[in-house]
Amino acid sequence: MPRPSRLHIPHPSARPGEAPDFSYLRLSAAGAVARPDPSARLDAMTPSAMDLATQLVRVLDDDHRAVGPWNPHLEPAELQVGLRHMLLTRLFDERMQKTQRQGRISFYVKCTGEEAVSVAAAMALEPHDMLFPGYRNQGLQMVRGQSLVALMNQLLSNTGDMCKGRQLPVMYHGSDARLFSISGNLATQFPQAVGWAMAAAIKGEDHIAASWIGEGSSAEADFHHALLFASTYRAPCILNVVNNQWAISTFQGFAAGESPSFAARGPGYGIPGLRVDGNDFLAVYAATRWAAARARKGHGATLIELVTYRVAAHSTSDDPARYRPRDEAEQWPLGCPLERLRQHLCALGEWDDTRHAALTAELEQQVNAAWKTACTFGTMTEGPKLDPGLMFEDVYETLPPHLARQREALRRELAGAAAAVAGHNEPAGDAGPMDYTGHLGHLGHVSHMDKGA
Ligand SMILES: Cc1ncc(C[n+]2csc(CCOP(=O)(O)OP(=O)(O)O)c2C)c(N)n1
Ligand SMILES: [Mg+2]
Repeated sequence: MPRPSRLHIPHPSARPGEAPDFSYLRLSAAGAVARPDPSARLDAMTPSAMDLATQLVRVLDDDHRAVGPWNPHLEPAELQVGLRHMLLTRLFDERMQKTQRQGRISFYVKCTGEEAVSVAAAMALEPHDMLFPGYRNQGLQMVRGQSLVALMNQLLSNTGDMCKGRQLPVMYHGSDARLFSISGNLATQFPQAVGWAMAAAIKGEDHIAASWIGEGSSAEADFHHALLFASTYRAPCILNVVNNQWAISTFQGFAAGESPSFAARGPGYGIPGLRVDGNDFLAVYAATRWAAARARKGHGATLIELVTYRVAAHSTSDDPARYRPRDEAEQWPLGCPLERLRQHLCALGEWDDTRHAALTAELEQQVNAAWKTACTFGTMTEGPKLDPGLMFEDVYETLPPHLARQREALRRELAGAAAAVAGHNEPAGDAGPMDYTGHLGHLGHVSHMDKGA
């Protein structure tokens, strides 16, 4: 008898209390995947576009040597810069996580284990290329030279906050660094990057765009719109899907469906897909260079899947012990990106434990000093405070009447609050010139007094 149709519900390979199981991952040996000419047409690639999208590009082997056709042959000095950026990213993350636990910032997102994904890619691109990051790409911020103080000010929503208190912590931007603003609405950066790349092509520029989303975010329609536009117009861009196996508590199989890889979505749209070891600094660098060369030569977009693992919780609001085995990270077969690059440098005779300890101490000191400076711009408990009147700025050139009325109401409220705190009984309307600075912190106290009075 034919079996009735049934809904297929994917299940992760292991849940809490079970043994971690990564047997579902298709791994290739380092050096095993051929490297097609970046100018090759999709249907004339060797290996075939589908093989490229389902094998795994790797350069660093188990003995920490760089092998095979994707070896980018970087100088030791460049590798050391990469290690420095990755270590700074990790130390910054650890410090900000602790800071959140101390109640000094409200929210944070770590990228532990995914440092190479951002650092190697940013180093492989040109400074004028435009980057459209997600919230777990702090390595892009580091390589592009965003100041730690600026990042911390954003996390603190203080008077130095680049977002003027209007964004969730971690949603940085950097126009000088050519880093597009991060959005909490998943995958929006993909069509934005493609649109930017199309504009660059229309203007005849040599600049390309690159963007990063998580594998879970590839379930968003924006992912598919972006791929179609990128394919049709051969937009000069690199679209990266960071497959860290988890989308909060949802395992990657939900967004992958029955597809053998996320990179394999590319050929379906007429775009090459590269499946890359995201914990291999050299492989990420080489894949990004390949895709950038292709884009700059007018051959259009590349989809890169970076196979990695989210070692930390999704965010400071998450507890992964509730949905995956506690020791899953330790069983991850592709290791730690920092450790692998460090071991590679040691094998080359270009690094050692003493230098590593000195670099760690130097970067820790840099992070500590930046935190001290950031706190002088205000913390969650101590001033100076952001001016709440800023909420009326930067949208309209001329404030519409209804918002002008609201601004006036805020002005009265704050002036009244300030007067009440100072023990004055002046009518709120006579508060003089508008000055919101420093008043926000008193508001809660005043409303409490109002109730009691
Ligand atoms: C459009 C949209 N849908 C849902 C969410 C809620 N949300 C925030 S992060 C997240 C998981 C994203 O996972 P993934 O894309 O794999 O990225 P990762 O966090 O693993 O880096 C979800 C569902 C959101 N922010 N925006
Ligand atoms: Mg994910």
